[in-house]
Amino acid sequence: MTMKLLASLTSPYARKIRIALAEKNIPFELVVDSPWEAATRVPDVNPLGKVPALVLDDGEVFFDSPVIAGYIETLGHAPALLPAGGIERVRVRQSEALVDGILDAAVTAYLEGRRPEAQQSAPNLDRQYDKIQRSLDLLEERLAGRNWLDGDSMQLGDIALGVALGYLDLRLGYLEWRAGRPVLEAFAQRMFARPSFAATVPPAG
Ligand SMILES: N[C@@H](CCC(=O)N[C@@H](CS)C(=O)NCC(=O)O)C(=O)O
Repeated sequence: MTMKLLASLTSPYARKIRIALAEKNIPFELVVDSPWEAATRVPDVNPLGKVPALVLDDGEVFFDSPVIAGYIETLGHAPALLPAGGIERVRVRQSEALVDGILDAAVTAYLEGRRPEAQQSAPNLDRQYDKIQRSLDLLEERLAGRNWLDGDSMQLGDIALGVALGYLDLRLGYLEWRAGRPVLEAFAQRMFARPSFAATVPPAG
């Protein structure tokens, strides 16, 4: 038996985990389940009704994606995507939280934009766009002259950032995040070329 990852193919949080598992060559069964569909089984394992959720052989369940990423690290497969401890681990977690926050804002804006036009809140959309733009500006600065966000090898924050930039392309292309951000653009190009990213490109729609 292998552990099961409940995921939708478009969820960026789930993609982060699929990529981490692929980079480490850890076998798992992908159970595709969209929590927005009536027949979803996600609430059976995660009362929050969100993906990703990881179900171990013995039935123990882990969510959300930062917790799953922490669990995966305990399996001891190289390459390490989180430092073993100390302030270095906190810093990678901080990068992941910043990027996950970009995703939270992007998902919120995407869902807001799908409501009937009369019900959409322009101030809420602007608030989410501001979060995304400020965070991307900070990351553009932080990555300048470096290959990776933290330390000198790829870690969880880098995977999260590659996934988030891909999600912006998928859902909020009109924000044109590449404009004025050559460092992030080059970073994305490098990340998108990795087999783990190429194998998990979300379907359009
Ligand atoms: N913080 C969570 C976010 C997970 C999340 O929001 N997933 C979305 C899919 S992109 C979801 O399942 N949404 C269903 C819902 O909110 O009911 C994580 O990192 O796993």
